[in-house]
Amino acid sequence: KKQPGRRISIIGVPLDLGAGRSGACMGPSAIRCAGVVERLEQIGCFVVDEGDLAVKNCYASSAQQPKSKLKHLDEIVKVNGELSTKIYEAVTAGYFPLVLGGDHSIAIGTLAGLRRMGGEYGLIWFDAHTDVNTAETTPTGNIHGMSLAVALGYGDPRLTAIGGGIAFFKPEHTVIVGARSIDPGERKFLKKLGVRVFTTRDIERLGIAKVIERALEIAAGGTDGIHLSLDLDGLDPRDAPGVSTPVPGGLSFRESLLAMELIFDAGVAVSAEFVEVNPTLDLRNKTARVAVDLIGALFGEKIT
Ligand code: EXY
Ligand code: MN
Ligand code: MN
Ligand code: MN
Repeated sequence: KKQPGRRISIIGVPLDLGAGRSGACMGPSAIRCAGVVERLEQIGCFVVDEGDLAVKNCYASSAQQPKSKLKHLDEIVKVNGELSTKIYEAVTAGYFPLVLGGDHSIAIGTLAGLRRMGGEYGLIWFDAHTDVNTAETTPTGNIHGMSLAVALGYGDPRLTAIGGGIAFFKPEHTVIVGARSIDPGERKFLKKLGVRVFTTRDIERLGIAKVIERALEIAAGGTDGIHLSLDLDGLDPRDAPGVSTPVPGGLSFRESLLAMELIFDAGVAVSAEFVEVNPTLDLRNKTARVAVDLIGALFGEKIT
């Protein structure tokens, strides 16, 4: 396997303006405190920590209350534009970008940067939610619920334009794993586009190994590699309590760990992000430590 000795570029994005509550801005710090760099180095990876992007978080300031329907659109556009450049530079330099969030709206920048590479990539979206709302369907105005739609080419033009807006991800190479909270508008959108969704019920019935096997067929079959967008709220809140939008009935830590191991074994991942860790809601940094365990498994760490 080619991963050990792999060059990884860590990029922190301390943004939480895309979520309905503050706190995920501390996610990158929490994941670093949980030892992500050390863990990757132990596995034999070469790690460059690029630090955090500059974000003007203004959640609590009443002077900065959102004026548009899409909350905090200006700052989110700015940060994601910068992130897309960082991703493009990292991949061009031969690094595997590992993005630490931050709320899930940062996937807009990660995926815009990856799209600029010009290849065709598949997408595994690990999440309790499906994040395919648009201005027309959003029940909240929170942009973290829109990032997958943007990656597929749908949404506010200022968001779809980030990184150049060329060759969006294709529905037929996009797969969602762990969904159990889907808005009515999202359900229609996913059906119309034909995006494959493995809900927690599917996982219960098929088993996580089978689900990941099928997800890899969809995302990696006929593509140049896959991006893993892992929202910690895909896990059950018992295992990952420190998230901004917890939904009961999620994947266990063990199922999630196996999912990462199977993706590693397939050897197809080219970039990844771990998002929505909210330390203000966590228990002794448990969720960040879970993120580090999952990251370890994604890069080849094995129990035996
Ligand atoms: N579907 C809801 C919304 O659009 O507001 C909740 C979205 C939560 C998004 C989280 C990060 O995955
Ligand atoms: Mn999400
Ligand atoms: Mn989510
Ligand atoms: Mn294809």
